[in-house]
Amino acid sequence: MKFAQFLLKNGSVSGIPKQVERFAKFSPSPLSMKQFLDFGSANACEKTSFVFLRQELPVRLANIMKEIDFLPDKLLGTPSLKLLTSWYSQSLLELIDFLERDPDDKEVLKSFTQTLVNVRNRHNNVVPTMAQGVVEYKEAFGVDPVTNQNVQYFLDRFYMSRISTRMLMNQHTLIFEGSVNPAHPKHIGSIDPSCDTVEVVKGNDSPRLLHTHRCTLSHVINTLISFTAKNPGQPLHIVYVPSHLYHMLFELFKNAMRATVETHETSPTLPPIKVRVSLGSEDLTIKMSDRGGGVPLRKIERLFSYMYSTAPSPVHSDNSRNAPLAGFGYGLPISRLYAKYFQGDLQLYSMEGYGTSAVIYLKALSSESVERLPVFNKSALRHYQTSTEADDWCMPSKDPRKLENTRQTQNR
Ligand code: W6P
Repeated sequence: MKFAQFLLKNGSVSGIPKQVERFAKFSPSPLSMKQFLDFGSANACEKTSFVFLRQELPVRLANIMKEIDFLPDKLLGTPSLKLLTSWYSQSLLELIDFLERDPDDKEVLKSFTQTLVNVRNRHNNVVPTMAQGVVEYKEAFGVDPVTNQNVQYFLDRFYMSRISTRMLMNQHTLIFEGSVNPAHPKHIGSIDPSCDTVEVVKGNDSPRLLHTHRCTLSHVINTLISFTAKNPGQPLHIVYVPSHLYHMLFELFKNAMRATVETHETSPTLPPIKVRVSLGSEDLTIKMSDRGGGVPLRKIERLFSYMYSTAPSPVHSDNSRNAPLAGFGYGLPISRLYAKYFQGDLQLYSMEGYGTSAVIYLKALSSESVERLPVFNKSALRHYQTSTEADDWCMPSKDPRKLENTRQTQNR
């Protein structure tokens, strides 16, 4: 803390870029589910976790701070982004303070845990604050396809980095605070070594969700079928973070219900939302199908776009805290990041005029569930060096018949 305070008092700006450069030289080290579980096993060692995290957290923060630096000045200059970058600088300094502390000192370990709690709290509102910055940019400069693409690239990496650092901090604080979760004694931090995916699906018919969409339970999951490739009747268990799966399913249910209710407003009955869960040798797949009228293919990509889906000013509304993923249109892109975080995916298949299926793919084997992390390198840098070149696919002509008179030229 002393070092951090010194830097902040004495022109923090001069010290921070140096530390970012120092730690961004390292690539983040992705952990496997097995490694996460080992940190929480009987012979788990707080010292080992501490020594790993005091290096790894600064590395992950510094890598993404390098990318923040490459955002357009017009976005970096917004008050939201200035606030947000100050949180990252402050947290980086607080964490690197521990590199010179003694891992055998119990007080140091205690103070590290407290620092993790402080860092986590400081970053609680990163998502709405970033969304606010994007809204401010949009209101001032509008949206164009190139900016949309660049913001999409950055935010997917930025939020993935945030998911990963919060995962690391949660695991350390939960495992080494000493008490077991009484409701879930077998959980290792936020990981359930035997996560019953069907139970998480069932647990998602939250009354709140149903109420807001004027449905009843029987309307929602009329059919829940689960399959296993090997033994029929075998439970569909994987090593996973139940809260991540809950978030994804919550978001998909919300969308499916909204579509269902809105397209059948005048009808006395609602078509069911069907969920199927299947466990194969590689994938655990969850498919949720609604008959809510579907979405044309042209608009599917937009459902995952941060720029096209941000609604104005979510940051000061007080429901941003306890309503995860709600309030601004980041639910689907962030749900997809949760799926990708452990090498899965989330995809939408829609038939306009009929309905939509949303599919969550997760790894069935814990040995393949490894963190998927952004790294700042030359290849990432290329994405920030603005491309204003023409697309390498022809634009459809507005009026093909007139082409008979004019020589065809390419749009550049
Ligand atoms: C829709 C649009 C959508 C997005 C995500 C999940 C389900 C659905 N259904 O109509």
